Amino acid sequence: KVLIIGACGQIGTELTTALRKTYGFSNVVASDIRKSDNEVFNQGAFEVLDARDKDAIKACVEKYAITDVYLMAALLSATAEKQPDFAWDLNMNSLFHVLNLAKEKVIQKVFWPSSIAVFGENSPKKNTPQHTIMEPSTVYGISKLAGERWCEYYHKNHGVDVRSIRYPGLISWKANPGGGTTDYAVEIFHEAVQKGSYTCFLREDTSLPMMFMDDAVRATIDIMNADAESVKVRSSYNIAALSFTPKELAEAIQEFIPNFTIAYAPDSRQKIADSWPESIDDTTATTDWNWSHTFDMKAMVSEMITNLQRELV
Ligand code: VAH
Repeated sequence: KVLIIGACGQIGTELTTALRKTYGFSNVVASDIRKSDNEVFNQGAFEVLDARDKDAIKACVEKYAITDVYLMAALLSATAEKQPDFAWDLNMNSLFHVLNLAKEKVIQKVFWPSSIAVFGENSPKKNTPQHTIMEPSTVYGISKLAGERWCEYYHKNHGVDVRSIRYPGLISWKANPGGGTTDYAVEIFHEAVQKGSYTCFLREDTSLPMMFMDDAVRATIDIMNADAESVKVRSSYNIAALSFTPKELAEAIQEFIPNFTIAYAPDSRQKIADSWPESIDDTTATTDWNWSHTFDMKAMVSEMITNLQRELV
């Protein structure tokens, strides 16, 4: 039985649907601090659950006989800079609660999301390796690096079966991102379809690692289904799909919406983006659990525009 904590977020919403397809509706419980109005959450068990409340998590696990927990609740990079104390409390204490429940054998398996935000200014910018310098300069990146260290510690010292992926920026249309720096790559599609123009909060030449949500959700389920001994990295795995700049994304959109125009007004998120890699080396994930991406730039842009044109207009 599976519990998703933070199920109403950008990843959680699609992960809920995918896990229900994989394991059956009655075996997947969605939870979040409040229920979103997304239809997904009327189709199966939903619990209002604060990820910072260990007793509440334990009660939910016992109520539904949960074996696997996907802990998707967190404050993302831009929001975390504005609320550092809350971000540290939510991002870290929720992880400790779930790791301790696994240590106490109350749950059997944990998925925890990390991010390319664990890399910093002096990490190699191109094809950033699985193991390299990691000096994140954002509250979010610091919390994700610390979380990775604790995941590996609980695996090595307490035998906890926790698995983790360093997500790049994720692009999706079913649920909006919340407070990230890569969110421009989602907002741009909504504006392109609805208004035909977009003002981007990053410079036109800011290259960042990105991925279409379907690939990220498949990677999440694949790593959780991999044999334990093949998951050799117990901090978190690099995965990659594509990298592009806002200029390149705008040009790809113009292939579908010729009159689309873009303007640039970099804000405080530019500093966050400048501290992150441009591209990621994910050969370790491919070697260990056969990871590979499927959506390239054209397929991703086509999916986003055709679905948003149906949903929004
Ligand atoms: C963010 N979407 O922008 C998240 C992610 C790599 C980016 O961590 O904060």
